[in-house]
Amino acid sequence: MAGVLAVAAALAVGHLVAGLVRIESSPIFAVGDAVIDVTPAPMKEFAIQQFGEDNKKVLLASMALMLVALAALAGALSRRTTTIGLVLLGGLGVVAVLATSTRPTFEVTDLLAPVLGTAAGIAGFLLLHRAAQQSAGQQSAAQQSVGQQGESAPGAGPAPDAEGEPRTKELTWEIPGLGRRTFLVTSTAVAVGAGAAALGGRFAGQSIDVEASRRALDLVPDEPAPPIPEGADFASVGTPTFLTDNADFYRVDTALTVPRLRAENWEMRIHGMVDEEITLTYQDLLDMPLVERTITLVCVSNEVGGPYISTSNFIGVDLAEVLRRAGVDPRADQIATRSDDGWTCGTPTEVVMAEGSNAMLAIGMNGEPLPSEHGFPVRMVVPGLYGYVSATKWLVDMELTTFADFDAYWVRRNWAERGPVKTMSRIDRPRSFARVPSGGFIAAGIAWAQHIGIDKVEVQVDDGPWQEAELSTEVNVDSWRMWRIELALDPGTHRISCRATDRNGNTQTSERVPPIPDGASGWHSIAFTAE
Ligand SMILES: Nc1nc2c(c(=O)[nH]1)N[C@H]1C(S)=C(S)[C@@H](COP(=O)(O)O)O[C@H]1N2
Ligand SMILES: [Mo]
Repeated sequence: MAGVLAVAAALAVGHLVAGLVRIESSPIFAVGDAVIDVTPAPMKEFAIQQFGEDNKKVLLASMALMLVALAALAGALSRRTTTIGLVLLGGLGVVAVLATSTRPTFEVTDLLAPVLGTAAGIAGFLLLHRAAQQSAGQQSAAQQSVGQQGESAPGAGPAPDAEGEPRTKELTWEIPGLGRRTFLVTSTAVAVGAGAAALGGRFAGQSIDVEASRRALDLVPDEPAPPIPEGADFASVGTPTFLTDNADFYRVDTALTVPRLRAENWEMRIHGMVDEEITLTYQDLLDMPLVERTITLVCVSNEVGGPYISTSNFIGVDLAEVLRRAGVDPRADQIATRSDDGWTCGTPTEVVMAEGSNAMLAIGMNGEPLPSEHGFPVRMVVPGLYGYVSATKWLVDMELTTFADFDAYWVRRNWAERGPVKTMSRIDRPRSFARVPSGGFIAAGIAWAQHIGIDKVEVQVDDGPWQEAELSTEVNVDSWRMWRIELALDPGTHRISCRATDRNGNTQTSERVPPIPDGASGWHSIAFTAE
């Protein structure tokens, strides 16, 4: 218990100090972020696939479990001396300091949280250990007084040695009957203190009021997106709605704590291989023509049939227009961007600068300022590229460079340097192992080939011929398209597959590859029963 409470105290005080300095320096987040960074890509993929958007909660919970186990063990091994407990606390302190100091956003003041947290943990441990010793002393004294009646006074500990000094120093502190209570009181005090510190840290960490900054904004595009036409989705037969509600928009990022930036303080420098370095503020963006574009974003980690795809009306400014102001050196083939939490991204300059690329610095989604989780105040969106090479959230820096000179976060972890979206399709109805009426039912799903457009979706039942499905009304080539087909099948189990063909005439390949390094491919199929 002493071990567990001491570690809790260390984390809580670390969290409180971080709340006052910078919440990202909280040992639990700094270590968690470092764990995310050093986790091998296949394991990260596994976590994303297995736990979906809960992967961060799972990481924090497993870290907490491991810490409790370690702390309890160290506490148990510290019955006689404090050495093992102190070694554990010191070791955790070193880990926290290392994790904090190797974060890409490290500032020296970030060390306050792990250092003061460790000090609090050590102090708490010594306090608790002393109280525990007293309680144990009381017990052993009680046992002794039963075994050796008359030889020593009850509660006075082991018999004095020749010099008349007690053998165990701790026992001299002991007041009969008080040891156990002392431990309970001390441990309660440490637990309550830790709880208060943790809450205080949480409260202080939220003191940057992002919500107030968001609420103060009213984004009205100068050039609104055309209304979504009737028939753009087949939601009535099971496809997603054409626009994804902000709350339902998929989320993928490496940030354990969502970076908290206020629009009023936002600044971004555009530098590197440019004619003239410029710094943009949020107001500069508001002063430019605000455009609204309907764009589908998809994650490279999306498995065949996976959920990491959503569509929004993004509001923002044209990125190519912004870059023309700075003047891009034609040799700069990569736009390196960095988010407030140090995550980096590399986007091919030619994709962004191409005529009609529709690449944006986005500040709004579906009529609202960006939600915090989706990059408030400013993010990038480039139709046709996977998010990891284009969609930097909490954007704070943009440098024109070359692919030869700079590898972004995921590229360093063996993902492809360039990530054009692969033409893909997914079956949403029927669901796996569903039962459908054999007399007739509608199969439906989505298809996407951002910035190219979908030309055709075909469906195959069992080993039958490919049949062309009906497509929804096209909104634009940057967003998904829905398909549906009416089928009547004999009773029994069946399998359907789908494949899309894009406007370039490329048909989705049947070759199954995993998401790493440049996106999954293969046909989605579903097994179901007609009855
Ligand atoms: N700062 C930051 N931006 C990021 C990421 C990240 O980890 N950190 N992940 C990228 C990836 S892999 C994807 S798929 C998209 C997802 O954007 P969303 O969470 O708004 O859907 O954000 C991109 N932008
Ligand atoms: Mo992604």
